[in-house]
Amino acid sequence: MAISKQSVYEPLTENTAISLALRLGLFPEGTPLTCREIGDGNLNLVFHVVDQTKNKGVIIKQALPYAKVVGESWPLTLKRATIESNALRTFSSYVPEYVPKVYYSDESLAITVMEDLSHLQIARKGLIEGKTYPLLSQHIGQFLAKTLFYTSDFGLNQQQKKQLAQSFVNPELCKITEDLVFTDPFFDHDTNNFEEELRDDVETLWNNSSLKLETAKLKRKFLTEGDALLHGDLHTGSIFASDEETKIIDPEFAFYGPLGFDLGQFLANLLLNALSRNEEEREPLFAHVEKTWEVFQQTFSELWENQNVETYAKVPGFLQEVLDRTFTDAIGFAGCEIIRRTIGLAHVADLDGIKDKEERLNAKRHALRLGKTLILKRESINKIQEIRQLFTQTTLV
Ligand code: SR1
Ligand code: MG
Repeated sequence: MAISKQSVYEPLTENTAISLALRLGLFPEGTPLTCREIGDGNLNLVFHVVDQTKNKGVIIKQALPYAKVVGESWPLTLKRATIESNALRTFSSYVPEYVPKVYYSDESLAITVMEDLSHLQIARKGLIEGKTYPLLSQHIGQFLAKTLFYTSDFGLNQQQKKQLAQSFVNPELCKITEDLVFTDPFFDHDTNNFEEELRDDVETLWNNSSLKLETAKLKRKFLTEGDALLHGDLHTGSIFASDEETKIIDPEFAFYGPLGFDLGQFLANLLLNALSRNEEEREPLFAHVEKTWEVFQQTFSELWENQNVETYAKVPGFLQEVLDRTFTDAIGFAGCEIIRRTIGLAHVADLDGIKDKEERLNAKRHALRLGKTLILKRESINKIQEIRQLFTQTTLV
């Protein structure tokens, strides 16, 4: 269905979402529909509209003109809904198996109507419950290798890539990441949020000038390198999963950025879950960290060998240089994500949900040490298996 320019924006309610679903012809007139607002993210409304008689539903996601997590005092562009639906469509052209189908989008209403994935579970929730999702890393490794390769200068001709990059210029959402991931947690900024008991650890971090220098280098990469179309917010809350399936949702932060960013955010969120688990339950997370990188590396290399449009592709050493740089950057980005999810504005339930206060504080101290180590040591980490060693070495004694 085409994007209509005629609608006037207003936030939907459960009732108006039903009317909209009928008006759009998503269900035959007279279908008895129910609707629940199920959005539990930081930014948007999400309506689950269901035909109870056929047990068939759709999702209507609507951007609000402000950040829900803070309130109306933080205005936020509605254009992110169009970025999201266009990113889903672009990803779908490369990996339809890993994204929801988009049925309809409307720029003026800031809505995307998409496939109902309620047979799956948000991966963060499942991981917190102790699920392991055996195929998660294989699927995410493939999703990343394919979408990053095919939208880069290695998979697209130079003109097409620049045009695509232009359509994903996303300054407002990038600013959120520049501030909340790369800046505020490393300074005494009022968006930060941490337990008073962590103040000494946090102040030590704020006073670490080597850490600030290395984080500044990572932030610069995020600001300036436009390698490929990124999801831009690939944490485990942006992934629906089951033991068999994986679907990536919520790419409203999509933009052209550095190859290692999505990988880093995903690895960080696996490690954040590992930080919330007892030692003997961490193995599936370490295995996912390793497999994500291995699958990414292998899939990206195969695409490079067989489908590269860049004249220099066959020059010995070029692929290895790109992989090495992506690996090192991903580790640094992972460190930033771990730190910001621990002391910044937007936390994760993996850590905040640890009921015992001492255990929770220790897990958060461990997170800060791990994040700091990943940023500072990234250039000397050569193998993905070293991450589990660093995880153990940064455990509090
Ligand atoms: C104000 S938005 C806070 C966070 O939620 C989103 O999911 C992004 O991760 C962002 O940094
Ligand atoms: Mg999101």
